[in-house]
Amino acid sequence: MRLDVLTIFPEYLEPLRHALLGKAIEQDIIQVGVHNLREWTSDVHQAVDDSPYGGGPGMVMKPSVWGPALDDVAAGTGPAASCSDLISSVPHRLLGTSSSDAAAPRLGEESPTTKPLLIVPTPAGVPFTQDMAARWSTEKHVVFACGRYEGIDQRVVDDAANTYRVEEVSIGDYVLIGGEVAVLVMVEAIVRLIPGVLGNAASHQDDSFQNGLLEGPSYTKPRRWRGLDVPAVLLSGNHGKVERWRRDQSLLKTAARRPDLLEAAQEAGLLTKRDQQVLDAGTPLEE
Ligand code: 6GU
Repeated sequence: MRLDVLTIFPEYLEPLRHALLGKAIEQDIIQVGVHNLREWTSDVHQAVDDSPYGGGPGMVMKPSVWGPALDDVAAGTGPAASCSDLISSVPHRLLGTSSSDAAAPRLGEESPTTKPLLIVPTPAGVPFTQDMAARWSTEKHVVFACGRYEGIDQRVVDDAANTYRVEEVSIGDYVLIGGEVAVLVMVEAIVRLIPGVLGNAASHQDDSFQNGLLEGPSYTKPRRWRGLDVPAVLLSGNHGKVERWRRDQSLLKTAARRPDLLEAAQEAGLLTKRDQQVLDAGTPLEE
């Protein structure tokens, strides 16, 4: 998968180099380009915004800068062609040994039938969900356009639909200064779902949201810590009982914290009779 980010704060995307994401870059599972939007300005002040038509506070980002920038990132031309892709800071132990080099196109070499995906982070977007992360984790080329929160001239988004499949997306009901942190959030959610990025492919089977419920608590050694014991069932060696206990914890936590998710799970027919008994009792059923 190839990811490109357009931003006026390229250094804000530094965290992409680290930990799991850096490793995915190193292993050539993802290629990441971070582009400074100001490279597409033509005036001496490198202005990217201007006052809004109709008046009001704040500034709006200029279509004359964003239009060519998005064209170039889609086509791999202009300043987008010479961007230095983010390289992980850790030693390139595995560089050049990947067998998955064919998976991602080079910039500007998309299949003519599939437009790249353009994500525009905005508090006015549709809510980002685990489902979207899962769908986008199979994309070949995803481009993120970071605007300031007053936004980008709407015609940029409208016109980009000629070149991209465009989605305006919010990461929650609060307002950030710009889209950069939202991009970090979405990239992490997407990339961890790509096969080979997490050590154990099964480790996201039980994720919160993957099955419509919140994940229950986890424990490790020691068995007793500061007077607190690991629940006995987890030491029982009875796999069936452990699974039932985990399911109960998951159900009860979801009921307490996210009744909206629980209702959706009920409506989708994801709960068994036994699940419903646990919820009605408000406590795990004793065997
Ligand atoms: Cl995606 N962008 C900005 N600027 N603010 C947000 C957001 C995105 N999601 C919630 N607040």
